[in-house]
Amino acid sequence: MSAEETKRRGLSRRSLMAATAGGAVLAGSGVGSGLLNGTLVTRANAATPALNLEPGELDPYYGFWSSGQTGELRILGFPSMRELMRVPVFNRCSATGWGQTNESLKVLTEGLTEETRTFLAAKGMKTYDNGDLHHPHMSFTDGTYDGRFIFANDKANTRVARIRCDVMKCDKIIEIPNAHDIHGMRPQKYPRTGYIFANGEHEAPLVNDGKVLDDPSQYVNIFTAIDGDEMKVAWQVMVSGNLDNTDCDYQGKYAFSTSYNSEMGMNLAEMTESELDHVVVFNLKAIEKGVAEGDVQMLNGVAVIDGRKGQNKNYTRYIPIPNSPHGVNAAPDKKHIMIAGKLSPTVSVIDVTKLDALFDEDADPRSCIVAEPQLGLGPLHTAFDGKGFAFTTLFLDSQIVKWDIDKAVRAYAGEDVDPIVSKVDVHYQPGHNSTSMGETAEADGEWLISMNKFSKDRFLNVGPLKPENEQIIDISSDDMKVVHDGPTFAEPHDAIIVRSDIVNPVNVWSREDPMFTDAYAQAKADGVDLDYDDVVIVDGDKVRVYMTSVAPQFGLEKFTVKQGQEVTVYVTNLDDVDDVTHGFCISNYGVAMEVAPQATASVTFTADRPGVHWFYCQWFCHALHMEMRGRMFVEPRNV
Ligand code: RUQ
Ligand code: CUA
Repeated sequence: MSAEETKRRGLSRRSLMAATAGGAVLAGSGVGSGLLNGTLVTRANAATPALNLEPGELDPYYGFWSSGQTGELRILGFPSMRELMRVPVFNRCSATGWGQTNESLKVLTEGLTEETRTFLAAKGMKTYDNGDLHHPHMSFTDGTYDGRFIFANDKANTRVARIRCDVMKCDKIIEIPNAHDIHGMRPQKYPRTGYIFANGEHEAPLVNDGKVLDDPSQYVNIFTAIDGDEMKVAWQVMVSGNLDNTDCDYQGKYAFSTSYNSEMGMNLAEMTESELDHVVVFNLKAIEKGVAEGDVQMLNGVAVIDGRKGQNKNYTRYIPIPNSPHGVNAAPDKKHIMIAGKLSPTVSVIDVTKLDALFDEDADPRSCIVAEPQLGLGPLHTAFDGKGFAFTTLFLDSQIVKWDIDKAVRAYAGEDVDPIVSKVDVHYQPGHNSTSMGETAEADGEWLISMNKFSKDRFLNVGPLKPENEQIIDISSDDMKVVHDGPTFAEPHDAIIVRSDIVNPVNVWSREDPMFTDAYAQAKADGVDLDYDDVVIVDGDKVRVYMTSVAPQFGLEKFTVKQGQEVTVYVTNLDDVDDVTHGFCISNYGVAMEVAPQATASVTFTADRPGVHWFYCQWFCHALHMEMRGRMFVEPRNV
């Protein structure tokens, strides 16, 4: 193996030894193998990294995990499945103060629509405190991950978020106007991200002001392209049918969305009535042209193109697909798009080279389908190994099926070949699956994670609410092998597995980081040096407390405010050593936040409880961490 290939594969030193030492010594030494529940598991391909790591060893991949209704992003080491970090996004986080600090509230509020702000304000809320984060995906350049951002959807409150991979914090959240409940979401793969494509799942009356309920002809659904650099909606397309999942090609020409309710039905019987639903193909260049030429209506400040069925413009095409299709996955061969049938046992394969004819010549919409293998019951999502094989989850069969893309195409053309290579049981009911680098052109065929919805009897019982079960499958040989069970809390839908060399976070914040812009501006207006001063500024009914921290001391041992004053505390952590994070918590005031090395964090509250209140560092930082505390004195109002 060349040095370059070694680097590309991200091999650890340990597995590199295995590769050079040859297979013979592996079994005895445990090199190239992992000890699982006391059973020695040896990879079929000994050159690939082991599943279990020795203490101190690093994983060859980052896993970015959704958490569904928990609303956060999780970072795992893969394949060890060690949880490395939780990044709060749509949720309120007690540890970091996300949802309470001024810095996080800015991210959580600035992208909300006026209507939502008003609605929340009436409930005394600034932002939502729940979310349903299904699909985390990294930004791309030239068909592969570029390590800049992770984007994620919020199905619960119709938002899309961006997480910066340099500091692993969310820096932008926008609410998508006109749409309802963002589900499928994918970044553009080529030439770069670019657009984030986002599906509104639930159709609603176009003007949703309480006048229309039971007239489906007035219901529409909205596909959104977001500018991922600006985090602003670029344009939207009105479509027929609802929208489920989405993906795009490797050419930068088309995006695809599945629709499980082409009927526009409002109840289960209506929604599952027809045998054929569809996938919508969006012609990106034609849509951009239409927007530029003004063939739009402006709705809530967004240019909306009419791409509904029967409009016969070159914006969209509707390809009939059996039945209630769910997952859409672009293969790393840059040619095939897999549409999972869900209620149909088939996966429909689109050949992207046949799409131009659909738009230019008005060809039969099904003419772009080049395979439709019968794989098993309940196909939901497909992943790839970069070697011509696809792996589809079968929700109802509780299996993963490995199949040969080329053979599926030949079988569809009439040849007598069976595309199915093998099947493996998973426990139980898999939704998404994901392979290492599998949604990029650099799919490496090492591992597959099956994200199973049910885990009964696989783990110690924890009561009626069970964890999910995520299983790692070794796909380095034809014979797929489940090598790891991993319980996870509610409820990862989707995950991506990214080679570790692509992700390069910093260890300490830069004092110039845009996250602190507002704090700097306020300090400057108050004549305060944020990086140096410890001072209390009284400004009428408002008090601003500026405080530095260096382990194990806050810059102020006490400060005094008056009952009823609005107090903002800015804490700047002057420690610049890796891992010396402080916290700031005022007991019995419901105030707590994280202050990482070289960061400023601020929180605003009303001092409505008189008396002495200790504030303390809530992040264990030093031998004298317990002593890192001080007093806030609140003078009663009538003194
Ligand atoms: S999509 S499995 Cu959001 Cu399938 Cu969850
Ligand atoms: Cu500072 Cu604990």
